[in-house]
Amino acid sequence: PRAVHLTDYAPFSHIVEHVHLSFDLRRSATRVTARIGMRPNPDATRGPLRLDGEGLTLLWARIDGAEVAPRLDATGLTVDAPDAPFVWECAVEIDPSSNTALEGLYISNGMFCTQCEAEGFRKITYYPDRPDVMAPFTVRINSDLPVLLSNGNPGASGDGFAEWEDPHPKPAYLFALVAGDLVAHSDRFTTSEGRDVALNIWVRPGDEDKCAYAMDALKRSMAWDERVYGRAYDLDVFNVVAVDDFNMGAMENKGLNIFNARYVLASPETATDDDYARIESIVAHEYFHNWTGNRITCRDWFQLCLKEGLTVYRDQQFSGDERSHAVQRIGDVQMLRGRQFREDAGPLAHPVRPASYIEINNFYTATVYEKGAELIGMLRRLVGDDGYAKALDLYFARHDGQACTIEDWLAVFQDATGRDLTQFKLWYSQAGTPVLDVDWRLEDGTLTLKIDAAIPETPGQTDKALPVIPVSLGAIARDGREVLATTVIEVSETPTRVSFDIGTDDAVPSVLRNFSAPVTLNLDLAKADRAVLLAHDTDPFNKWEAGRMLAKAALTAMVTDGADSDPDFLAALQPVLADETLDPAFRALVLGLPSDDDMAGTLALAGQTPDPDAIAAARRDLGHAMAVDLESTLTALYDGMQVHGPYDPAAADAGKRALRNAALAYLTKLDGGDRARRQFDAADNMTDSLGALVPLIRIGAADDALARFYQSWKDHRLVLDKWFSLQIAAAPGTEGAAIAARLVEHPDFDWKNPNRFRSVIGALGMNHASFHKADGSGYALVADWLIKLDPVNPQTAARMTTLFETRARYDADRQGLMRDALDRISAAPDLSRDTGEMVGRMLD
Ligand code: HT7
Ligand code: ZN
Repeated sequence: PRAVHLTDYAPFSHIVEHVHLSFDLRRSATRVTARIGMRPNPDATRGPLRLDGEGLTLLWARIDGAEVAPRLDATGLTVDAPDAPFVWECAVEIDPSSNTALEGLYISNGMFCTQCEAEGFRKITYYPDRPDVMAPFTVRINSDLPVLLSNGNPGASGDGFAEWEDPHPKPAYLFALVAGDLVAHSDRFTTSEGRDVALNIWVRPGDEDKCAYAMDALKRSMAWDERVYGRAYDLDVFNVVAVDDFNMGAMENKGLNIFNARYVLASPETATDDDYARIESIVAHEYFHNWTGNRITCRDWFQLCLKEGLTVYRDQQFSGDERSHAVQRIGDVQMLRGRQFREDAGPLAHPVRPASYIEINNFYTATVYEKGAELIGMLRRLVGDDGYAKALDLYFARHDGQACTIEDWLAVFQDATGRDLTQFKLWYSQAGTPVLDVDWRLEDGTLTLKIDAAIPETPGQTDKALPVIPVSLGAIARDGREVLATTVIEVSETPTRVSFDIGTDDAVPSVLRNFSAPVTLNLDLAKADRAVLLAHDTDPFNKWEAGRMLAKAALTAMVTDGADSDPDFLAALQPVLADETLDPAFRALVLGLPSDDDMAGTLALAGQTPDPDAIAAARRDLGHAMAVDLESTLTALYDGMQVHGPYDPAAADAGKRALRNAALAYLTKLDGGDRARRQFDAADNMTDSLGALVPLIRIGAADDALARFYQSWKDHRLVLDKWFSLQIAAAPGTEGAAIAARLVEHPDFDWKNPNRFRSVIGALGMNHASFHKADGSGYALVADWLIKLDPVNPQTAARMTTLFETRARYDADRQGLMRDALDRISAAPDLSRDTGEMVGRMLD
């Protein structure tokens, strides 16, 4: 398949003035009639009309009412069109019932629904399916189903039909249609501009009692975007639909968001605190797209980070405002390091704005999303809060209704603040995580730092220039005083030298506060100095990071030198855990050890070959030592953090539950599971239920609890996903591989449902020691199932091939076994373009 290149961009030959679509919905023979007003684009080269289309049966086509015979091929049609405004009309037939790829119009549990981003609209009708073609749409749906939805405001409706009108010009990827037997949880919101908006969350009958939290999150998101960005909602209705079969998290279709049901439905009995937090952030994310993505969209898919990076940044800001900035930042960085740094260090590394792709679906990545969000945070650090606010105001004023580029985005910052961003722009075009090597000296009360910066080679990019890197830093005296308040320096050349008069030689630098840039920091600090930061740093991120670095050092010594668990680490933890002035949610994070995958990446970065079994053993042993050493503190936390009263998913109670359950996880290593079993029996919410079940699984004592859990929840799809995934992801030793092999035979393993597939095959990938089991059974099972899934759902199969992206880290035997798995996938007959591209990049 041919690659698409950023440099090949050319505007579309025609301007689309208006789109009218009419759907006669039938399961296996839906008829779509389109009437589209077009005129030649004065800014484009003249040529015939080329429309994208895939898997469509063309019934007829007309231009200005006269029948035409377009030239059809596998990816669309070409037809000569007048050199003046004209109306294109066509009718096509499509088969939603056989659409298992979940792109275009498909059926999930009897409900018709669509997914058009990135290039699904071309599976619905012939159209210039590219984001820079924006038009107002009207839609008529003919169907006997009771609820018929599309974008925009409702128009006429009656027996067997409904019409919708979306006045805001939009690209086709934001088109949506839903039809089914649905019930709504409804509310209203009055915007700051006085618009009374009807809010509906549509679900299958029986699920309407699980929508309250998503609705609450939606209303808070609407108010927040008005307050913080001055952005109000712009239609009379905002519909959200929960769908069981969905490839990703959710989709921001204009006025008709479609969600994976797992990110809508929540009740205390069925959803954990983490589920609630994720629902809040995804509802916010999709809502925020209304301005950053929909009103201002992307010129082409290379600019994906324009909407995704900014919208992730905005949802992170929102969650921080609603909950805790410190806890949010630590979680965001853990995610960035766990997914994006891993991606950046392997064969799939690509810039935040890639230069080419074969299948755009493969570029909805942690780099585009999470690193893209980090770039926004750095920009803000460089221009300041006021500069950021001015730039965003200018962005909305200048570009509303347009399809934009990263150049447009950076220009508003330059124009609003006067700052030259030429060097910053390198962040968008260069892959790889920059490494900062920091040397520090403290003499005569002066702290001097020398910072060397470099970006590792990545596929296709060897010679890189240094982008400007904002480094936030401070210093803490060993007696606990802050002797240098947070200061941001700009690393724009290597080496960069800076000095600060801090009035003492008895202090420790605190560098990269709040993780001010997405870089790897090498800063040599003695254990005792890290303990000073863990105890006293005023920057919560670096306080947590100090503990993390101590934990990593302890685990590294255990893995590589067979050392015992580090008593200094344990001693440094205790006062933090017991410090009642600290947020319980923050203390829960301090108590968590780095994951096995994180340790494998850390060891690989240090030039070592990670041994998955040794890492798992070290983590288990250190966890056991923490339990023994901190037993009284942990017991006090477990007893003291009990939450009384009705379940409340808000941050305060969730933080207490997080700390209590973190303590329980350690105590379970000592008491054989007694406390956990008692908690499991008594739990009245899913957080506490799983808080007990997971530690029991980890010590291999969960058979009874798992059986009871299954009996209680076997008819609840989302909870059953948890039952599948946890027993694999949390399985001790390398047992996860055999458990997954057993569970794929389970009658409830409905592998065509992406959530269920991820809860088994994806969960095996989450269990490091099991996936990397030395006999290769983990790799083989994943490969078998990806080969089976690919013809059915290429998008989900392709995403999951990333489990193999860390191949180069491991020993020759494992590398060979992983290569065998990739070779087998690559040799599968009729491999999709999606999976073919991913596997090809990993085998290069
Ligand atoms: N903009 C959406 C990205 C997306 C997607 C969503 C669901 C299914 C397939 C999809 N392909 C791309 C989601 C978002 O970032 O908000
Ligand atoms: Zn998004």
